[in-house]
Amino acid sequence: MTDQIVLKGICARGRHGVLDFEKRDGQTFVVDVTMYLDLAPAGSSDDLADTVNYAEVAGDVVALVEGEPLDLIEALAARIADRVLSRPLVEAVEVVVHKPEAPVGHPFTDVQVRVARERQAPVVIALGSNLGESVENLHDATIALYGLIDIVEVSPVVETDPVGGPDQPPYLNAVVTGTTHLAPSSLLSGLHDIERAQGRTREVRWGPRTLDLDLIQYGDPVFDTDVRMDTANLTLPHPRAHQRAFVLVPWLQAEPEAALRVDGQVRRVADLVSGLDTSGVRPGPDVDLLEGPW
Ligand code: PH2
Ligand code: MG
Ligand code: MG
Repeated sequence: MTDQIVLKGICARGRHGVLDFEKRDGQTFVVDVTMYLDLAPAGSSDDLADTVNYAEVAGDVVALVEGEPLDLIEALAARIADRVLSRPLVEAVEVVVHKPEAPVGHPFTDVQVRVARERQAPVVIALGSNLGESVENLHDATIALYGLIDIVEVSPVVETDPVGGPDQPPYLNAVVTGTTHLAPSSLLSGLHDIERAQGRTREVRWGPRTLDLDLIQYGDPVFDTDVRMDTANLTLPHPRAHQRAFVLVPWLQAEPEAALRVDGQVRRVADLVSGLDTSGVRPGPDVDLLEGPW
């Protein structure tokens, strides 16, 4: 079961309503917000940075209630839900907007609308392997990714010269795109679980490995919904992806319109690739990673 933060009874005056006098005089609105997120990190670290600051959420809610007048509390609830979901750790949200002074024309105690929204963020994941049965490793990982994301595209497999690290065999690389309701940190731990389940141990940095799954981008930079974060566990977008032909070439094959934020600027992956040395990237085995075995 997912953990929750419940913030109830946030009270503010707003001018939402269809009738003229509602827009003119205003009335009290009461909002309840339930946020679904993994509270285990904050539970062990005791650090506010690992969770959602409910005081900030309350501030956002009050700003929306007091802000632009809307006709419908449905619209107010939807805007509140979107605002709460824009916080990277929140995976889903339920918002209730009460309007206890609504002009209903009969005695009543409360009217409320309840909306539930789940995050559905586009994500880009890079796969690599240069130890063991690499094609099988990439295939098994792609199938396992179904447990974390709804897959949209799977790139062809490319064979690539190793970049950095010790002397090591060539890699097979690929890129999978999809959408997820998981928050970035939950998705990352899911990727680590898949790596571990396939026998990956974390040894030499940039050394040979049976399977590497890297989260390249979360959200869409073209709509300014991409998550930018830099924590000990996770940096988004991936800080070296824009220089890595072994990531960008297969990504471009999977998604010709792909875009990536580089130093704050949204760049077309096609343009990034044309500025890179791609001589270390060759077509790999001609397989569809969703199918198999071969
Ligand atoms: N991964 C690395 C380091 N170097 N080189 C290639 N060609 N492909 C990789 O996936 C790769 C690498 C660290 O993750
Ligand atoms: Mg990597
Ligand atoms: Mg990695």
